Amino acid sequence: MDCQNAMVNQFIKEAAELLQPERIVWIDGSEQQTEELRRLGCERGEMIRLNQEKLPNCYYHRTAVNDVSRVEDRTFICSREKKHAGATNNWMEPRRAYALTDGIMRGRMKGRTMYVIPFSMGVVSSPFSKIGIELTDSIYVVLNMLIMTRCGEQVIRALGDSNDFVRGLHALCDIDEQKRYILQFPEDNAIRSCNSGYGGNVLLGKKCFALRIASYQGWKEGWMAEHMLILGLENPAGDVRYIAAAFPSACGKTNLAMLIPPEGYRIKGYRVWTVGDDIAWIRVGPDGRFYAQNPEAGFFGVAPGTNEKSNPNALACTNEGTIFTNVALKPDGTVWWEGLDKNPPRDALDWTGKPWDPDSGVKGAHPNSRFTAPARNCPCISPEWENPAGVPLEAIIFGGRRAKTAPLVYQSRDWDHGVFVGSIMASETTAAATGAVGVPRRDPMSMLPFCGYDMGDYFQHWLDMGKMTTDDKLPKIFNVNWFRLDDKGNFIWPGFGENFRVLQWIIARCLGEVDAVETPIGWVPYPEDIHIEGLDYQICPNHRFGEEDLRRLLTIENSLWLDEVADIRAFYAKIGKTVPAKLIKELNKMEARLREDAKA
Ligand code: GTP
Ligand code: SPV
Ligand code: MN
Repeated sequence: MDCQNAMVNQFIKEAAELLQPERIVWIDGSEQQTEELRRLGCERGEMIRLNQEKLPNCYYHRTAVNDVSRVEDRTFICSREKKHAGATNNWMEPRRAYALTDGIMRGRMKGRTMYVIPFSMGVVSSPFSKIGIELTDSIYVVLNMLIMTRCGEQVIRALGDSNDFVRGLHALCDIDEQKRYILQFPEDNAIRSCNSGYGGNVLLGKKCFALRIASYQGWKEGWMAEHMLILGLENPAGDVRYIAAAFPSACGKTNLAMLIPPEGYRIKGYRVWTVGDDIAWIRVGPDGRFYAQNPEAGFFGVAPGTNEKSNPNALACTNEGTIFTNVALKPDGTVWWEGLDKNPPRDALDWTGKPWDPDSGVKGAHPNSRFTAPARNCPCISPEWENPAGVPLEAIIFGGRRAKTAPLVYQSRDWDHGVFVGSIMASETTAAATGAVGVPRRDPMSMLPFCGYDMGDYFQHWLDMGKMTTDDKLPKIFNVNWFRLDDKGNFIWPGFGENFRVLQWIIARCLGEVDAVETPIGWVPYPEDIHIEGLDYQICPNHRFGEEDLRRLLTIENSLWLDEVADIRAFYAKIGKTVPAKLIKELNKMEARLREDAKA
């Protein structure tokens, strides 16, 4: 490939001097080269070719057993000043970060190939898209990037002689956990990643660029990069309204983005279109409305729990051209994971490659096993998903996994209060990152692991975005919780497709069609406005979901919320002086309302 961009060539030259690869190969995006890389990946044992009749162009990959999720404790924001990374990020001084990883990476591509991946986040040539160059010695990374982003020659052409590209450098090294570093340099437009071969740590276009670096760019340039799905909800008249939703990792974005409405709605003509399932770049359009764009081209989705019933659209995405990571492998060259069906195979290999006994109590697929599937495979992909202008947002939804406390849904009073609602989000941790699972933690806007600068400044940026247009044009802000548990640990709300009933209320609120109840935390639906006709769900064998349960899901428990206030105060204190005074005022107001209510 012929690249005339001197800055790109200089970046590659310096990386090659450091890593000393035997050869450098440009990824051109051609089917021929992709096919050759798949073949080579299989020959090297990096990939396994799956049953081409049942799963055409699908491949299988296992990561090292110590390398199965994002590593938040080894992820650093390397801004020149510590205060710019803020209290919720790990920080490393950039010179030290470069020197440290120079030391780790020096000579580590000897005898190996360094691949040069020019990629675009967003459709190539859109003024809102951003370009990156990832250098890597992993064929798995190349094949994933080819699905997750727009790669190849056209990107180099679109870049021209501009210096506006993210420099991403990834080296597998020894997959040594002690030397694993995921480093973002927001002021340099640069990323370094070493000693990992897993998803979010190494597909540098995703969390490292499209969230950590891009959130910083958005702050400087007046737009937002968010950990959000984007969906379109179509009514029987053919009107489509767009919603973006921020849930923490493994908390239901892919599932909501690909939702199939309950039958009663489906036959009337309601449907949901997927625009994106993980990342949204949001800008104010010429008409003053907020427009969201999906910068990715594929889905890196959680496999366990995905099945014909929970998410048939996601399953359909994986029929072709998909890479499966850390799932169980069947002898016929197909794959399996927990929750795919009720028939665990008896003759499969587990995600570590060992013969698997489904009765052993060991899982066949890793809980954070994933599929990498092209977005174009999605049966419900929105006709607007590649619109370079994005789609206009009616609502923004926040949500997390909360066994208690958070009601099924509530609405903020206004934009500023909505920013407050996002800032106090909390969720129980999942297998998407290393560390304990099921521990509640505050995860504002689901960006705790992904914000490239100080969290207080990020809150202020949200408030400032609200001033970029008139109030009537701002998306309305909501909070949802699909994960309330009963005393026995069962999900009270059926979730999945039934979440459509809540989306309906949200849209009705945006269009001013329903009233709501004012509570200390915000507006909550009248129970009769969440339509549950036709809902048939067993919370447990002798308890079928009914109106009483809905009422329970919509109750605000004062004492729990007062505990919450104390925890939020501590969290704000940890972030420190940059927390906007407006948000502290919102917290004080909420506390006063809760105390008032407790007295009444
Ligand atoms: P990342 O890709 O990690 O950012 O995650 P995500 O937010 O896209 O999560 P995803 O949709 O893949 O869901 C992860 C897990 O949540 C899966 O195990 C799902 O089965 C489960 N899940 C999703 N939606 C619901 C729901 O409405 N109710 C319940 N109970 N579980 C859900
Ligand atoms: C997440 O953890 O939020 C993911 C998967 O979407 S990863 O790409 O690994 O970040
Ligand atoms: Mn994610």
